[in-house]
Formats: sequence, structure tokens, C-alpha cells
Amino acid sequence: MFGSMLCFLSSAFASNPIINTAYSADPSAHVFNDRMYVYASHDRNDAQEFDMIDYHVYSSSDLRNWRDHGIAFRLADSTWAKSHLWAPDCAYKNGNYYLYYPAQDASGRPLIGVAISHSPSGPFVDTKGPIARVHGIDPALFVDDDGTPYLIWADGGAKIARLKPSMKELAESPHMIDGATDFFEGPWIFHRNGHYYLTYPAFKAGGVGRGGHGQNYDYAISEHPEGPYVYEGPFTQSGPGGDNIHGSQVEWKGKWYCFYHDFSTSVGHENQGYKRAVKMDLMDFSPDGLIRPLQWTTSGPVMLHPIDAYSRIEAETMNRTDVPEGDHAITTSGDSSGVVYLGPALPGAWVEYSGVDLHSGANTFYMHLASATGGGVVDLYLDRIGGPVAASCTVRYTGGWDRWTTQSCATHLPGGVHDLYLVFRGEGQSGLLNLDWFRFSN
Ligand code: FUB
Repeated sequence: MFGSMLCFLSSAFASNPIINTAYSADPSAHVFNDRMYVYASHDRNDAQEFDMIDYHVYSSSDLRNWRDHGIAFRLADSTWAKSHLWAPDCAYKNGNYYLYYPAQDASGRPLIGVAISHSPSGPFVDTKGPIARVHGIDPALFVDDDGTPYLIWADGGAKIARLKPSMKELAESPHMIDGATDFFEGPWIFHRNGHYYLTYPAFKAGGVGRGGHGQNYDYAISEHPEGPYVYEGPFTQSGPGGDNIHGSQVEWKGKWYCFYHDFSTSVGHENQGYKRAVKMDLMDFSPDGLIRPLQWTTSGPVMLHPIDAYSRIEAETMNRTDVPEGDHAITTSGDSSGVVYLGPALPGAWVEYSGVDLHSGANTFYMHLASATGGGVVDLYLDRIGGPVAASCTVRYTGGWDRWTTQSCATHLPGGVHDLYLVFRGEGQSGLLNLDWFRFSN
């Protein structure tokens, strides 16, 4: 097992991709209730094309550990969509969160629907029918400082229209945005220092195509959200694995971040072109407001604050696990009551929680878990796997995969802030345990 940990160790401290429990793409990021939320496309492990069927929502308070909130909306939840749940976005208005999703209807037309929730993480309930007068894909919502909402989407160019306060109807006829030179898809608007920025994946000389030249990620600037915009050119381009790039830009606590996807975790896999990975990096602007070339990193941005080990930590809020389809990967699941948990944990799977503050030390480790098998052993490592095991906790049978119980074990962990790794050990190819949450005490 540890032989194959070597590549993991060499990338210690990495936080990109930010989503590891599944392939993901097209991140639309928003700050809601002092957390960063990401609404992303979900590329299935067995994807043969972009024929997606559901969305997960992700969020983080520290920009290092990301919570997978589970399935927030399914194709089957739509009143009209039949296939291809592509790049989504979300907006808040008057106590409701509105999920905008593009999909194909029964005739194969690309249209855009709206689903509503009282929570930014869903689940979202569909409103009847797609938005009238909108044909296209890749909806993005821009709410201006005065509260005016705009819907932007891709339909042979970047289109825009104001929305009515209902957030489900256009307040004006859609029109093409002027100045989006080389536009391909995935428009996004943000406002900074009095300027409106339109960003979008763009045609690149040589064309788009698998194994081809990929896309540029271009931008243009205007004094009004609806344009006209002045084209500025690319600030980055599609990354490892080529093909498309698509994302969003958002400010939080005085810093600007760019979310995007690449194909770095599926290079060499069958159908890699449909298996993407969401990343984020710090953005930089010149004094005159131009976007400086985006530096892709594996480290990602600085973690905003440590996690309190003495508080309940949702097991599905992690920095990393092995890449999707990796031998040591772990994913998330949800039960019928809406509880999202980590699991089933297979022997050899590992998960990393970054920046866990153990205060003066920890003498007890509590896990809220379920196991229909022997449960195996959870080994705890601090700061790296491969060094001494910090603690080993034996898990007991709980009576079933949905029989949740809290089990504890004695630990003698030092104080301070550490990266915590849980490694699952035991016999049982159908899984050792499901882990809902954990915490420590002194
Ligand atoms: O994820 C499916 C499609 O691929 C998106 O809608 C496009 O923007 C491209 O990223």
C-alpha cells in the first residue's frame, strides 16, 4: 500500500484540485453566509460524453477543506429536461437560492431551467418549465451592486438579459454582448473597482478538440454589465489534458480567486476528455485593472484558518483523497434522510484534513460511523503518511450501513495545528465503514 503512497507524498501540501471525491467541472463560485460555495458540473466516472445527470454543491470556510454537500439536483428532478445537465450557477434573492441549470429537452433543444431552495446547498426544487425566450447553455448570474439581476448565457455568442425580481423571467429581450471576441461558451461577469469584467472560454488558433489546442480563457471590460465590452485577450488557457476550460472569478475577504477546471487527474484514462477536475488559484490585477496571467498551482491559495479539532468535523469536508478512480480513493454518499457521509471506506483508502488545530493535544478520538462489516481499523497520521502512526482506532460492527453510532478510542496526539490523515485498514472489499463526522477531546 505505501509504495503507491509515494506519488501522494511528493505532492504533500497540494490543495488543487479542490474537489477530489468526484470528477467535476465548470465551477461557478459565490460567497453566501460567509462561506465559499461552488456549483459544478459532475462528470461521472463512466462518462462517454458530457451526458451528466446530477449536481453536487461544495463549500468551504477556509479554502482548503471543501465540503461535499451531496446531490443537490438531479436530471430526474427537472419537469422538462431530458439529458446533459451542463454548467450550472446559483443566485440569492429575498431568502431563496436559485439554481440555474442548462439541459436538453425532449427535442434535444438546449434550454435553461430554474430550481429553488432555502439553502445554498439545496436540495433544489424545480420550477415548471425552462425560462421563456432563452435558448442556449452555461447560465451565469450576475447581481449588480444595486440588486439588479442579469442572466448571461452562451448561444452562438454571449447573451444577456435583465431578470425580473421573480428571478425566473426575463425583464427584457435578450441581446448579444458586443466585444466578446472569439467567444466560445461559459460567460461570467464580475464587478471590480467600477469596471465590469466579462470572462469566457474562447476559440484559440488551431481550434478546440481533444488532443488539439484547447481554449483560451479571454476577458473584456465594460462600464456597464450589458456592454459594450472592450476585448482584452486571454488571461490563461486550458491546462493539462487540453480541451476546454470554464470557470468563474469571485472576491472574498479582499482577495480575488479564479475557479476553473482542467483534465489533470484523468490524463491517460479512458474517455479522459469527459473527466475534469475543479481547481482554484489567486488572481492578480495590474494597477490599471488588467488581469495578470493566471498562475496555475498545485498548492492553491493560502488556507484562511485552521479547523477546530474539538468541534464536530464533517467527514466529507476534506482537503484531499486519492484521485477519482484511484486505488486509494474514497467518495461521498448520502442516505435517504439527506445525511451526507464519507464512504464506503475500502481497505487502503485515505483522506486528508488540512490544518487541524489540536489545541493542547488530544486524548480521545470520536467517530460517528456505521458499519455492516467488522469495520476494520482507522489509522491516524499527522502531517504525512508513511511516518509513525499517531493512533490506531478499531471500529466495531454497528448493525448495518445505516445504523449510526459514536465510537471512541484513546489517542495521545500532540497539540498544535497539523494535517490529519485517516487511513482505512482491514478486510472487506465491500467496505469497512461509513464515516459521518469525527472530533477530538483532550
Ligand atoms: O460541462 C459541459 C460543457 O463543457 C459546459 O457547459 C461547457 O462550458 C464546457 O465546459
